[in-house]
Amino acid sequence: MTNTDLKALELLFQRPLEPVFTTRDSGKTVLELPDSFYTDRYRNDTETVGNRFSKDVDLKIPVQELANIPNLDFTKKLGPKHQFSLFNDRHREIASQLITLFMGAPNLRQFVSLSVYTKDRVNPVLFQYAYAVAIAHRPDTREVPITNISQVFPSNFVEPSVFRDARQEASVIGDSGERVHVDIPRNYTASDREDEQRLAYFREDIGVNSHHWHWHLVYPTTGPMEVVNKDRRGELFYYMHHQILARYNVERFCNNLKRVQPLNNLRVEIPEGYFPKILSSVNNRTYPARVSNQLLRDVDREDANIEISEVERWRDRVLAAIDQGYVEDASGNRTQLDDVRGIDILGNMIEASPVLSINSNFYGNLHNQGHNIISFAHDPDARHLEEFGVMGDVTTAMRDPVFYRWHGFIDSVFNKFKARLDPYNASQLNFDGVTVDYIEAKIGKSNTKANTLLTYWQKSSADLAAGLDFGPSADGNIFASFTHLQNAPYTYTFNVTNNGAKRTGTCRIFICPKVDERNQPLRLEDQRLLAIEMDKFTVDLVPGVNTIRRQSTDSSVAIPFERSFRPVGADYQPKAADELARFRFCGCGWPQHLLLPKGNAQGMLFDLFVMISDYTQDSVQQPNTPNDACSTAYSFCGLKDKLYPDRRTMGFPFDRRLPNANLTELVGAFGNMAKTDLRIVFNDRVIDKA
Ligand code: CUO
Repeated sequence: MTNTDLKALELLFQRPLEPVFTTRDSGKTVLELPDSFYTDRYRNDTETVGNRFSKDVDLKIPVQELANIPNLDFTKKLGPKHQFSLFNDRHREIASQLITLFMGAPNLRQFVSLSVYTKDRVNPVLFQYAYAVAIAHRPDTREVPITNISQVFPSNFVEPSVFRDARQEASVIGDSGERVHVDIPRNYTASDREDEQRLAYFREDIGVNSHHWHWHLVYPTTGPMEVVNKDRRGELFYYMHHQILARYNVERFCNNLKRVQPLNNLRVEIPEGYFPKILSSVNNRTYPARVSNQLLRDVDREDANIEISEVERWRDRVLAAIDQGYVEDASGNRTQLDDVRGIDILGNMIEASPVLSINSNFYGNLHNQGHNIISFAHDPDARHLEEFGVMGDVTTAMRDPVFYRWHGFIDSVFNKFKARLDPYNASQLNFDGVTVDYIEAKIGKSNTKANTLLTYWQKSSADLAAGLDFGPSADGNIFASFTHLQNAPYTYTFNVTNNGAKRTGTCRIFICPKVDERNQPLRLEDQRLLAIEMDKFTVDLVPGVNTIRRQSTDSSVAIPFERSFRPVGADYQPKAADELARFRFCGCGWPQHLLLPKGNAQGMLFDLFVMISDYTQDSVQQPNTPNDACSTAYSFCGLKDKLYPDRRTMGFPFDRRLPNANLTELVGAFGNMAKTDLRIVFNDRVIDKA
């Protein structure tokens, strides 16, 4: 790939609503289009507009003619100013066709041309989604970084008055070269009259929402088989969302709120209201709100028809399949829901992926249609011409308290299945001759106490300029400052004795809350469902005593802040190949700044749990595909073009029931496990990022 191709592809993530011939890269670069590429609106003025935008640029990138002009009529059902939703069957079908078209471009140059040609002819959000999926999956675009969605469509992520400030600031400061800083307020969606607002810092976190978007980008439900049919994707759908729920529930305890009530009855009012305030980029309207105590109703709109009774029927069939222990395909063939593949089959069937579900006519589309019914609750028959609320879109769904209630229900279905499996037995849990003698987690500074970790607020900034259409194109970027939870980095130290020959193990680190919001002790069964995966890595054990050290910042769950919000544009492109490689697939991963739950001022008590499992039972035979330097958050996101790198079912050993009465007995029974009390202390101060 030449630098120009790379650059052309990167530019298409910028200014998603502006015509493709306008300048990008802070006015430095322009794409030179063949005349045939101009849409009807500009066709008669190709010379004028082309010249106007190529006047003062440093670089003009010529775009090749297309060998075949594609017929894009299939995209027309979704107008340019309509909201695009991955949960909507019709939209997904359009996206699937567009992804297939992009994947089919015969070479890189033609892919560039096809993307440029398509960009102004289809709904901009649809384009950005299908384009990003293609970039993530085409073998010849491995080096192209996918711009974080919060930078492409910043209005979906931040309070809209900042954009006014940003434009004003930029036009005042102009070309002076200074950076423009604007402040995103905290707590703008509700007051403290609303208890749920205590969790806003989690639900509305930019990193949380962009992770969720990126996950669904890497694991689409429709499209060409090579894009959709990934190793254990159904199981990962279960596990990634299960971990979100565990984290959210623990975060609720930290804020004196009880666990989420799963939304298992669609016929009663939903007490939680939500007023998102954010703007939709495509039509400049705010996302519709849902008032408190809203009743769900059947959805009967041009773009969606869903009956609540239909969703209930699917729910009952899924639950019956779990009770029976098998699923049936369309011809009546049965597949057992066993302890290895069962969860993967259920994940694809419940989400649902129409191409991977074992029987989508019968088991339906439970999870997606739940999102849709909830997202249209404010205007189910479109009489007010309102579009879907935030629950209708993966970029915004996690902002709404009801997301956790719906996913709490979905998670309860998966947990029902897991509870039917036998508890883990000694041969699955044990690692003979390996004992974990000592564990601690300690903040780096010398005078800190072991097993007391610290959280606080931090003010950071991210460059949101890439997505600011029709905005100031002058040099310099627009940095938005926002305040988010942060944790002080710490180190795990474990002493492990190996009474045998040299061997390999997998170190699995979890934290489990010890008490609920009323300070009542939790049973092992609750602790296991609320266990938060912190890290997982392979360790080589020499005979005798081994000391294992691991930084919290190396977690297999999380990605660093800088990777979520790297500045956009050619100037920031790393030159070294390995650095560049790290850009790919990089946006998927839990934000490092939320690795630890908030804790509380007195110090919230957790069990820090460590297990070294037998690698011969964990290892997988990877295909010989190139290693991806960037896929560090594999616990939640898998590895690109590889198998999920852990043969055990996800969440092991807490995904199934355990043979002991409590955690103390469990670690007492198995030498390869250990636990210690851990306190997380929250300091209510805002620290400016240096
Ligand atoms: Cu991620 Cu419901 O699957 O939002």
